[in-house]
Amino acid sequence: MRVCLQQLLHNVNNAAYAAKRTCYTKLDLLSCAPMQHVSEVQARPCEMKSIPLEIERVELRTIRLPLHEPFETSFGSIDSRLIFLVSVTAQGQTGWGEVVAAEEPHYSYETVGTAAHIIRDYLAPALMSDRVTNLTDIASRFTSFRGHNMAKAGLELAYMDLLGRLSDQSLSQLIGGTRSSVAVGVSLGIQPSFEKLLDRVNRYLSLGYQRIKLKIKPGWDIGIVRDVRRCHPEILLSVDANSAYTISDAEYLKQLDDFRLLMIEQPLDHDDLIDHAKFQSMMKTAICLDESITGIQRTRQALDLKSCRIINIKIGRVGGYSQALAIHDACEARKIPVWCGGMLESGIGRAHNIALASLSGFTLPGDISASSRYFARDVITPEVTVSPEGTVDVPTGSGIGFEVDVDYIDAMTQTKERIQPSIGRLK
Ligand code: OSB
Ligand code: MG
Repeated sequence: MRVCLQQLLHNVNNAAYAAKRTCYTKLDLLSCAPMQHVSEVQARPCEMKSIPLEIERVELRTIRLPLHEPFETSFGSIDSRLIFLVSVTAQGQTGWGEVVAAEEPHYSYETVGTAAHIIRDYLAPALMSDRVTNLTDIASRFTSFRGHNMAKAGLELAYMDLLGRLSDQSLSQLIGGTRSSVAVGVSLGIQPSFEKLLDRVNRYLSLGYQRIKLKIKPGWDIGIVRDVRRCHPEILLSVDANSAYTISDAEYLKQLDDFRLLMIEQPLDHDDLIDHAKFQSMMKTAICLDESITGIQRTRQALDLKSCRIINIKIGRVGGYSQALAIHDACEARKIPVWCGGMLESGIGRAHNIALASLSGFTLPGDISASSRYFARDVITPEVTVSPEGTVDVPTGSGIGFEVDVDYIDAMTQTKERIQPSIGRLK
């Protein structure tokens, strides 16, 4: 309780918090004004830019970036991130993407190792087998390879950065983004103690972050959510279980309805839609699906089954921009709020996330934190920063809109592999 009193004093003195107060007291959190900020909605161009390109090479690199502090979820803890960068080169320009797979297959069956294999042996050869015309062309070359969305996305991202650089357009412009800045929140891993958790909650609120997401698992759930809510009665608060529960926990999890959460993210199995629909029908709180949404088809099914009321879009998980845009459009048409998820990306993946979140349907704060929240030094300059209002500016420069710090990447590179077209491939 003493912690809470200190907390209340802290809140009163916190200008960023006070500015948002009026909004957070509204009952209907989803209709809260800051959730729809800076959106001058225009129609998204339905046809992607087309330039015939001969991709001359694909490069795969891994670099290991230490995290400021370990990140713990319901499936384990990591203290560094093995970052998998992909670049594609054509007409003297290079575009950069990131494969968000982890080292171990917990969040997804994909790993850095499987993605390297799939890109090297199947996707890169398909990309370089003939001139590439546009994003749809790439997506359709990849569809015959089942799954491996993160590997596919890595190449789509690199291609889109390249396309932006060659046509002097920002990624946001290329995909029809309508926001000049995006609202952001922070995802807080499981902590060794409640005091540590509350300290992190306070830190990120005072830095302006608009929403706090708490990772939960059995034994670190109702109690800590109740205590954080008690200390912060009015913040936008959500939880993410990363599939740590089953439908037999539904009665227990029902207690979460008492805490005015913005959403409960992925409580049940990673590829389930049916039990989530059952659970959603029992709950007042909105369920948000992350792991279960692997593409546009699963999105339609989830919405038809009423498995969730909110969707987290991660470009990597859904296989790239082509699917992410389709999911965004379908959700917007059905008035389902979406937000941009994160995978502890380096600045390159983060830049793509910022561009995606600039689309009009992204009405909830994304897991897009400042570079400094994760790493001592990022691979892009300037690094990503969060304003005191809890927003990140959408860059306007061509492609990802940040400088790629190739010297730093070179210095950190653990493995590097160049893939070139087989001789005589182009007609
Ligand atoms: O479930 O959203 C998730 C990180 C790695 C894997 C899965 C998830 C996360 C996060 C971190 O929540 C979000 C971030 O990048 O800050
Ligand atoms: Mg999640």
